[in-house]
Amino acid sequence: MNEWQGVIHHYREYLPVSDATPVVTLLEGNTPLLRAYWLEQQLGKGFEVYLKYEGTNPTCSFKDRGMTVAVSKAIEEGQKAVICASTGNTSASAAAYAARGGIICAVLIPKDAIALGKLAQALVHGATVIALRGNFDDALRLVREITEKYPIRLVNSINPHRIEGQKTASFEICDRLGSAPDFHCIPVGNAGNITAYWKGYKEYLQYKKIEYTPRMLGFQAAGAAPIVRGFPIEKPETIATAIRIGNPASWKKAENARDESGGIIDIVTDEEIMDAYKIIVSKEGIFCEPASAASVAGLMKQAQRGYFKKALQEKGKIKIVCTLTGHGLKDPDVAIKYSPPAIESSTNIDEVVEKIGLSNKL
Ligand code: AN7
Repeated sequence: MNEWQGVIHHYREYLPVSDATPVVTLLEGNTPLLRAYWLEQQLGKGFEVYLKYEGTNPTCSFKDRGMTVAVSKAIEEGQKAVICASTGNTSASAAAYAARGGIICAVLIPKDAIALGKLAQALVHGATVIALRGNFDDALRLVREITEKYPIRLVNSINPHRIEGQKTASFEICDRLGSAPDFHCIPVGNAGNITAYWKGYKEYLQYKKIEYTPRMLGFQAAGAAPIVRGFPIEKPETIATAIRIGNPASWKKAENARDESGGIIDIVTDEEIMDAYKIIVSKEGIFCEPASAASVAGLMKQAQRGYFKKALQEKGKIKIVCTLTGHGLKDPDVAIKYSPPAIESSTNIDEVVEKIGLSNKL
């Protein structure tokens, strides 16, 4: 059968699974890699830009790639329950895969600080949702402590099975392009995903599926940029709630991905994130969430600074992939707030026509 059967099935030989692993899947992965024509025009000659749109995963974020492996392995190892701290997407994914696998799920989220769609997802899938009077870093600290003391499996990205699953995104990109990109731009929050992508690229190199690896370019929100600033941020702040994280679990691994790949981890402001968001949704026609736009904001910022100049001179043409980590519908509040409002009208045709703006053309 040629039908897509999820990342464990497709990349089984690269993953820590065996015939004994009960595969819990919602057919995640196989996400679109879209050319960003409008962005290419803005950036100028030589830029070939692709958007890896992870919003088409079953729970609408990249977390599903890791969660299929983490939940399958938890069940294989006899676990009856999983738990995570989350800025929203991990909890949505854990809740869905736990439901699918028939096990219990508990999630700790910062109260009033996660996007509405993500909260709805955790609730509908039947997770026990704890709204913590604290931030993500408090939640993660608690979850670590709880899993040391109680028989419940941690499914944050410090669980290595999460990283294993998420590295398949790199495989898909290389399989599609026929090579690695030259640069890979990615938002950084808890830093699991940059760790996973880099692991994926390195393994594909090792297996001779690609001939070189990309430079990894990670981007943190300015108000939540511990790696760039060099110390934990006690009260992280950003409109991109998904990456409002002050003390990332995979801090060292992210630095390692940056240094081994010859890349950078840099800052983008909320304003730059929202400028990129508007371009992605209104010019490329792809609906991503604010945190996802950090990758494109970073690309535009670095291009403006001349970061790619040398590579362009050397190669003539450079391939850049930006990961769009989650779907825009996750965060309808931001979407509506940053768009022109709907225009109310009576049912009178002249009024409707006028308000559409057609009347002055007639
Ligand atoms: C849309 O759900 O940390 O650097 O708890 O939801 O691997 O953390 C989400 C992170 C980027 C950052 N984009 O990835 C959580 C959580 C979106 C995200 C990130 C997240 P990592």
